[in-house]
Amino acid sequence: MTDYDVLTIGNAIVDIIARADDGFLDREAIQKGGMTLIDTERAEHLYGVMGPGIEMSGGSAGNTIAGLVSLGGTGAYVGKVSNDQLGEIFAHDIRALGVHYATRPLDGHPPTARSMILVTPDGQRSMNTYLGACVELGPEDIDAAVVAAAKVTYFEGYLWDPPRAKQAIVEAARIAHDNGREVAMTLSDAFCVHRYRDEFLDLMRSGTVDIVFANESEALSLYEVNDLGTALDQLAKDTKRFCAVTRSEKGCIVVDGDQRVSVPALAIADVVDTTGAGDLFASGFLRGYTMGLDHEKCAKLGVAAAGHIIGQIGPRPQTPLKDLPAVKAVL
Ligand code: GMP
Repeated sequence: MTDYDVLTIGNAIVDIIARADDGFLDREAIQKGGMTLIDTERAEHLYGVMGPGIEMSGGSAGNTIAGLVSLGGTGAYVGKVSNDQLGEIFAHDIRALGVHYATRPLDGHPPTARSMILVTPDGQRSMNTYLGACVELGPEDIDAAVVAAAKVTYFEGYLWDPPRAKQAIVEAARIAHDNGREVAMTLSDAFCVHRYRDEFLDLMRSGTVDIVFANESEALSLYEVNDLGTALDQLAKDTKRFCAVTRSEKGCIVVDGDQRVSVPALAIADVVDTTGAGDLFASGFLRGYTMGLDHEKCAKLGVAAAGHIIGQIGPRPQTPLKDLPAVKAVL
C-alpha cells in the first residue's frame, strides 16, 4: 500500500452554482452564508426558480483533497455517490487528479447529492444541499488499509447530518490512532455546530480528533459566546494538538496551547465567489503539516490556496496550486 499524506471523508456533492441577488435569497427564505439541508421537493423548486448554473464537483472534504493534491500532496477520499450522471462526474473529477477513490456507488437510488449554491454580488455563498446518496455512507465504506496508510485522516462535521456516517468516522479514527496516525476535523458550518455541539466537543475532549479547523462563527457557535478570545482559549484547552481558525479577510489564527500564530489573508482585489475558501485553507494547511512545516508556514499555504479559490467561480482549483507564487514562496 502506498502512503497517503491525507485521507478525507465527506459528503460527496456536485455543486450547481448560480449568481443571485439578495432579493432572491429573501424571497426564497435562504439563510445567507449558511448550508441548509433540503428535501427533493425543495430541490426541484429551487432549481426551477434559480438562474443559469455551472455544475462542478464539490463537497467540502472533496474540495480539500483536490486542493491538497493540486499542491503536490498525495491523497485518498471516501464519500458516497450513486451510479448516475452526477456521480460519474464526481468520481471522474476526483480520480483525474490522482486521488485514490474507491467508495462503492449506490445503484441509482437515492441519486447523487447536489448543492444549489447561490453567490450574491458580495461574493458570499449560500448553500442548499440535497444529501441524496450520502445518507448511505457507513462503516462498511471505511478501508482500514487506506486509513492506516494516511498520515492524517480528515473529516467534515457535516457528516453528522446523514444517519450512519458518524459510525464510519469513529471507526476510521480508531484505525488511524491504532496505526500512530492523526485525525483532523472541520467544524463545517455554524448551524451544523449548533446541531451537534455536544458531540463535536466530545470528539475533541475524548481525543478522537487531534486537529480542528474552524472559522470564526463556528468557533463562537461551539461555545455559545460572542467573544473570539474566549472561544480561542476554550479551543486551546479542548483540542488535543491544535486548532486553526479562519477569519475571512482577517486571515487566520492557529491556537496551540499558549501559542497563538496569526497570518494575514492575501489582499484580494475582487472576491468572486467564497465557495471553498475554508476547504482550500485546510488543503494548504495540511499540505504544509504533512511536510512537517511549522504553523506559520502551514497557515501561509492555507491563505494562499484560499485566496486563490475565492478569485474564481466554484471550489475546485482550475490551475495547479503548486505553481502559485504565494505557494512557491513557502515550499
Ligand atoms: O476563509 C478561509 C480563508 O479564506 C481566510 O483565512 C482567508 O485567507 C480567505 N478569505 C476568505 N474570505 C476572504 C475575503 O473576503 N477576503 C480575503 N482577502 N480573503 C478571504
